[in-house]
Amino acid sequence: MNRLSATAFSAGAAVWPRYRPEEYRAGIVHLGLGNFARAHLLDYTDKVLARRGGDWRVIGVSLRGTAVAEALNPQDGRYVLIERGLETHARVIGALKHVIAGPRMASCALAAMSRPGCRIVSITVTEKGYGIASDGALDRTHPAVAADLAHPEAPAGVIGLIVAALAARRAARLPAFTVLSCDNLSHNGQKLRRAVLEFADATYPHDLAGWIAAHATFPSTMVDRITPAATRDTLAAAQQLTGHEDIAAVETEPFRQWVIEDDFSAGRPEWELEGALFVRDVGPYEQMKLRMLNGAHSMLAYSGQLSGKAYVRDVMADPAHAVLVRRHLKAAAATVRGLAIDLDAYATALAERFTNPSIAHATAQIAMDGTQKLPQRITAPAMEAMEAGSPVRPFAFALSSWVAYLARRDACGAPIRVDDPRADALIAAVSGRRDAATLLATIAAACPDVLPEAMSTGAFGARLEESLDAILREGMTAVITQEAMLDAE
Ligand code: CS2
Repeated sequence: MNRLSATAFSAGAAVWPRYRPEEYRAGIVHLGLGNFARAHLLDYTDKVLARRGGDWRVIGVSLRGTAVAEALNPQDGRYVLIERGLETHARVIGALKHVIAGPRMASCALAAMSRPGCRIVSITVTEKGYGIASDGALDRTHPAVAADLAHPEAPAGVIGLIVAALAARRAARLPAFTVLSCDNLSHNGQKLRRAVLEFADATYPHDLAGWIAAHATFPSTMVDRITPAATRDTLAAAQQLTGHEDIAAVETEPFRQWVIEDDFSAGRPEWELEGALFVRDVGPYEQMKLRMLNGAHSMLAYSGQLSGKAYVRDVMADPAHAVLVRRHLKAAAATVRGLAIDLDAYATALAERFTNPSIAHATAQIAMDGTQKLPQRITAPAMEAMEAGSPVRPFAFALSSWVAYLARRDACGAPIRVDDPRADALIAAVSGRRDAATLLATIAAACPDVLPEAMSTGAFGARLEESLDAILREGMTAVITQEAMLDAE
């Protein structure tokens, strides 16, 4: 079977590019070319290129390993995007020019970002990839930030690369690019701007920070598309849909959403032609999505993992658990302000998306990196709900599910290491301590940004302890049934 490529003959049910991608040059360098970027930024950009053309193809960068380059470069950047809803649709994407990947390729990435044609540097490196503390400051203890602060001339992390590329552009008298963060952080653009300026201030003379502040823009964005990790079935489907072998295929849901602050220093593709919404302030959209979709996701991931549900759709197939998802969506919606959107309808649509039987979205995948995700998904709305006197029980259940997940033991009684950049601190916090009150106190001490004092003590703390105690003693399945019978208090 031949590999998919720019010269592969079109076959199968997939739609092939209706334009000639190779006629256009790259205008975007994307850092963190995972499945999500391939299902989102590249999907929008590919469709705009097909309508309007333009030098907006994307150079992908993935510095963690070489696998993405090995998959995509032999395919000339082509891959098939499979949308799974009531029907299956597949499209071969032509917007990706090539990929720079592997830990030794940082200087190539820097060169690509420093070229005149690069007008946007977009990013999906997950919450933990930046080196930004939850208050928005530069996290100097983050491994990539620390390494780049020591050697700013040879950066390999996101912030170090952006600063070095902007320094090179200034020296070459080239315009600054737009920095477009597409990760699930609140105020992602604003925070990245602050961290970039702090880094530039600490490393470069001649007021580079001032030049960046004056010339580069950092629009915040809200991105949404549920994109599970690809599996063997994805690759088999890709082969069937394209008639070619494609080892970079991605599966995703039909829904997609992108809300962007319209603040681009060097132009942009007309993504609005494909439904992207350009607004002045993304804040309220971001709150809606992070608190409702992602908050409910985190809650159902931990409670799902503890009740034997491998996929989000399995949670939704359990009527009691689905009640808790809807309850969470409602409590989260009560904390969202400033949007003329029907949040009940949004919640109903989310529950439907979670139920999609064709999407195998693993609860284990969502459960990763809790310390990076929970502050904006659960802690912030819980604090506001507490202050407003609105229902907090769903937030307490979500957090106690997380702590119970951290406290899982293997067959020998040792704590199971979770996938989280703060795993060492979490293991230390749960070791040898099994009662709810002590667990909560040690986790609160280790992660005050997830569990601040106002939430580990007082009425909320008592609720949390009661909920965690019930999960530890009776098991998650029993607690889900009990919780579902109660109304949110
Ligand atoms: C999920 C998100 O893995 C997770 O934590 O909540 O990746 C979610 O699927 C996306 O944000 C949907 O847009």
